[in-house]
Amino acid sequence: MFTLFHHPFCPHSRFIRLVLGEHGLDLRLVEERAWERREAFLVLNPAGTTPVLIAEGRPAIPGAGIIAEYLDESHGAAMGERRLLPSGMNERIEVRRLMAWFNEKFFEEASHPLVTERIYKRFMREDDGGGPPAADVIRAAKANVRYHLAYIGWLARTRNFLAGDRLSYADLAAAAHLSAIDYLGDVPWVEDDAAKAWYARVKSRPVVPSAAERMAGRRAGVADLCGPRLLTITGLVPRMLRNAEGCAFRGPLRCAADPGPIPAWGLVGPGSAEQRTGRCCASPGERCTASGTRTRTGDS
Ligand SMILES: N[C@@H](CCC(=O)N[C@@H](CS)C(=O)NCC(=O)O)C(=O)O
Repeated sequence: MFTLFHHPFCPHSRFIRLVLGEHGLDLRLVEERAWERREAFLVLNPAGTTPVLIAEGRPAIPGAGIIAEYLDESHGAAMGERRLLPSGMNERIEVRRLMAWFNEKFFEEASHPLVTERIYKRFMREDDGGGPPAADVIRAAKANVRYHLAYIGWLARTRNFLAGDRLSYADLAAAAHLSAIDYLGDVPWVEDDAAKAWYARVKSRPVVPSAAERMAGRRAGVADLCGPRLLTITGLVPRMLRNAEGCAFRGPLRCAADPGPIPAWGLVGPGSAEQRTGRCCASPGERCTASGTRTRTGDS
C-alpha cells in the first residue's frame, strides 16, 4: 500500500495517480495544499511541492520524475511488455525527454498558469497569492497550449504513442497535464485531430478523474457540466467550450484577435518570448490589447 500526498488539480500528482493505476498498485490519497506550507509536509518534502509518495521502508519519495523512476525500478520489470519505461536505452532516453517536456516545459508554460489562475487562486488566501484570475496570464497560457497541441499532434501522427510503439510515461505525463486543463475547457481539440484521437485512446484507460477532483472543481466554481440534464441547460449559455469528450464548460472568451495559423512544428517552439509575455494572440511584431484588438509593438 502506498500513500500519495497530492492535490486533485496538481498535474504532477495526476501523472503519478495514472502511473500507479497502470501498475495496479493500491493507493491511499492525502490531499495537500502545498501553498499552506504545512510543517509536517515540509518535513517529508522540504521543497514543499506535491506529489510525494510514501512507500513502506523507504524515505519519502518527492517529485513526479523521481517517483516514476522509483516505480519503474521497483515494479517495472513485473510489467513485462507493458513496462512504462522501456528497456532499450534509446527508447528510455526518448521517454525521459518527453516526460520532462510535459512535467517541466508544458507545466511552466501551460498547465501551471492555467490551474493556478483558474483554481488554486480561489482557494488561496490573499497573502498566499490568492485573488481573481489574471486574464493576461490565462491568455498567454492558452496560446502556449496551441503550440503544444500541434507538437503532440505531430508526435501522434508519426508514432503509435508519443514516445514510440507502446504506451509509456510520456503518454501518461502528457495526458495528466492536458487533462487538468481539459477539465477547465482550455484545450482547443478542434485544431488537431491526431492529438485528439491520441488523447481519447489514453483517456479510455481505466484511471479517470476521481470524485475528489470533481468535488474540488465544484468548490472552485468550475461546473462539471457533463450529463444530459446539464448539457441541455448549457445550450443556452454563450461562449460555451467543449472538451474532448464533448462535455460543455463555460469558458472565457478567447482573445478577439485572430491568432493566425500555427507554424509548422520546429519553426517556433512553445515557450518563445512572445508566448510567455502575454503577446500571445498576436503575430510577431504585434501585441494583443486588453480589449482584444491587435496593435503593432511600440504603438501606444
Ligand atoms: N519538480 C516537481 C514539481 C512539482 C510541483 O511544482 N508541484 C506543484 C503542484 S503541481 C506544487 O506543489 N507547487 C507548490 C509550490 O511550488 O510551492 C515534480 O516534478 O513533481
